[in-house]
Amino acid sequence: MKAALLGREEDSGASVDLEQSEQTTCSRSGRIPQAASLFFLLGCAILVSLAPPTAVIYGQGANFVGVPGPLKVDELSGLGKFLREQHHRLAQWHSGEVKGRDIVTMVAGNEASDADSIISALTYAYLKEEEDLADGIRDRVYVPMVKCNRRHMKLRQETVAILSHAGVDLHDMIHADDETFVPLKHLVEAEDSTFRVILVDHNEADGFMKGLVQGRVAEILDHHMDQQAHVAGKETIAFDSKTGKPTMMSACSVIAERYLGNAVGRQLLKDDDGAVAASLLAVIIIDSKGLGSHATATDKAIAEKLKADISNIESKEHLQFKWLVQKKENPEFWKSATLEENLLYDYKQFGEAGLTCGISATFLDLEALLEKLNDPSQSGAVNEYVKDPAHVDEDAESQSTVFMIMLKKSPFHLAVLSRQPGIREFSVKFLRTPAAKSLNLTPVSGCPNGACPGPVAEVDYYAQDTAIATRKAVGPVCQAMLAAFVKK
Ligand SMILES: [Mn+2]
Repeated sequence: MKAALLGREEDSGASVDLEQSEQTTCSRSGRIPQAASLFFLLGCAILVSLAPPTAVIYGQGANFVGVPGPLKVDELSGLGKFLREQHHRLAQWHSGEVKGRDIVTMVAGNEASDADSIISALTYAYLKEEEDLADGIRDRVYVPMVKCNRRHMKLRQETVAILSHAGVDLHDMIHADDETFVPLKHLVEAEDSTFRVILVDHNEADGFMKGLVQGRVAEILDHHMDQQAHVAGKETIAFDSKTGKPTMMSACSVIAERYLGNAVGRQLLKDDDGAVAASLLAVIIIDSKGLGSHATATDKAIAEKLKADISNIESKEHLQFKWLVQKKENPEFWKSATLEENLLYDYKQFGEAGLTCGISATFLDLEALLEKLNDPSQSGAVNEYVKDPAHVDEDAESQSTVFMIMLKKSPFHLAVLSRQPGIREFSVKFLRTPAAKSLNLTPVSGCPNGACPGPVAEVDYYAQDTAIATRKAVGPVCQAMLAAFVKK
């Protein structure tokens, strides 16, 4: 058997010779094999130097607008160095520069790629790699990956801020749409028998892994309802099926519990002035809404232990709930984003009575939305979300019968679109009936004089006078509206 060469068609699916892969493991000090070829050592030398990122490795610079860095190696924490190393490895495998490969365990969060998915995947891969090293296991690498596209990372400003504070270079993140990720995708698709995946913040493989990793799920660390989709080697699902509630509000609480469970993890939490502890704590603070009444007893107990590893915690603004929320919701940032970015960032679709309701939530005010809808270079973005029975687009998975844009910058507004005959007229009446009372809507004239062309003219706008704007309230009203429309 020979070591599989990543990215090469003829070798995909071939099993990996353990001895060979041991010899070709490229990594931190102490892990460079003695028997490696000169060619391979050259590869390792490049890797170990952890040179700052170059355009060649990372692709087009345009993808990195809105993300700080790149960082020099002495600016990276242990966590940051681990990630850079994995990124370099992938680049080398992809380029064919290294002829063998390690056995891969991918650590993946869910498709929504929110802070707890991204930071759980990264920190858990780091813990697994360091635990293996401590145990003298050297033939498996743990690759943390992010399912959102690289160019959309900047939309997650709170995640970007947390990782930047933790000495991680965001350019080093490994995204599913990276060219260098193709060989890894190959391992998933070719049903490579040595490949393993660890699912964090979800328990049923989604996205490009959906239906393809059965029997290869090594671990699950999650806090959502158990979908019973996989039999994993090791499973922690912090969800109480009796109460229907998670027992930890953040996947990062689940990961932190693992870190606290052994000496390797406890040391890593302390390193670099508590960089890992602070990353996990920041996400737990976000997901528990500031560790108040929303947090579970377990979240609170774990947070207290993490705090002990972080010095001068009171002076760290990025560990304040308010600061983190401001990063995430920053209206100036969202105003500067494109309409496409506003709509895709937080989108969900609900079915009802054979029809669909799509809702995008974004931190814009009505004025900023109208400006974007009036801009012909941006307004086309709504077409991705509105189903037009006269022009069916089979590829547009996110198109819905009714599309609503929730404007979560106070004063809240709701924009409603539909191209299904009769629905728009029906919605104008329905959204003012007691069935929609919970949203407290008042119609506003979005298009004075009725003279606006394009999407602006086909949208109805409502002021929403409620204390909070949440899809948990808007979704059911939209579903009730579709049910009533079908019945009438
Ligand atoms: Mn989560």
